[in-house]
Amino acid sequence: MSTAEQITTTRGWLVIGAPMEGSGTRRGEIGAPDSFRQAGLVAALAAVDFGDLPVVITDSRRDPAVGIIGFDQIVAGTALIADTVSSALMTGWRPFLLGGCCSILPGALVGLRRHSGPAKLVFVDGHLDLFTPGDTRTGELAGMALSVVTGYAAEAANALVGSSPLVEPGDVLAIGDADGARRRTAKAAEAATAIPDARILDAAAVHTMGARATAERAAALIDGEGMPFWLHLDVDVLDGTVMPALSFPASTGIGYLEAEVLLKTLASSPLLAGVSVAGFNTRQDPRGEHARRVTKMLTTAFA
Ligand SMILES: [Mn+2]
Repeated sequence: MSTAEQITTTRGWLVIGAPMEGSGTRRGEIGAPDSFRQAGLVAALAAVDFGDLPVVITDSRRDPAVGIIGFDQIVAGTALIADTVSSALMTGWRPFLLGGCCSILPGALVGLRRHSGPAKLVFVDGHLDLFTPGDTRTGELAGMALSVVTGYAAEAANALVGSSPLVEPGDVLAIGDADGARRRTAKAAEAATAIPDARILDAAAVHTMGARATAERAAALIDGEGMPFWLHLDVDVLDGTVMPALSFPASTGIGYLEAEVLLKTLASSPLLAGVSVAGFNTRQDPRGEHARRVTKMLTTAFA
């Protein structure tokens, strides 16, 4: 059975909670899996709920050698996410990983690679998460997620998962970045040093082309290349004024309807191997209204 056939003959979504939050302060992202469950996500996706993995980071110290907060716990949690994702895929499930922050991504890609071999990444995020241990102010793996998985921060990647890259830079498609100004202020790398320019459809491009044309362009790139792909969604691709339950809001100008068009088009591909959702901060959503609206968006796209 080919990989593509395995992915199309899935048993359905397996929701896996991964409340990993890389500041080690147990910020609001660790409550996100339960918020989405309470908003009805599992039933809406007709999913089976695997429950939460024990991946909460409690160590807020920055590792002096690697430069990442809570590093030993991050390594252990990444291995657990990887094992769970690969086991899910091997038994015919399509993983729907609920973070947590973007630190869940390396484990997801290790798991996908173990099952499917080389794969692509569609990275939908209001930022590019392209900091490195050398230029990150926070020390949080989330801000370095794309650097680590593409091998731009190869040393950190090797320390974390023992190999690099997890995805070739030319196999990434990044959608929604609105963070160029912050990178320049922080003197971090420009995007194109890590990923080919053509693989970045930033927030401005989404506005210029419109959500539907962006989605069609993204889908054509992904489908034409015939490899399974992982879809990572940081909900901060939604503009922070529209959806404020975020630790690092971005001014993307992207609203729910645009995001739904984008995600639904990507989700219709038979090459979609799994999804991770990150960045939802429940502390800024005391009444659950944003969790319900994000759940509606996820349902529209993925049910
Ligand atoms: Mn992110």
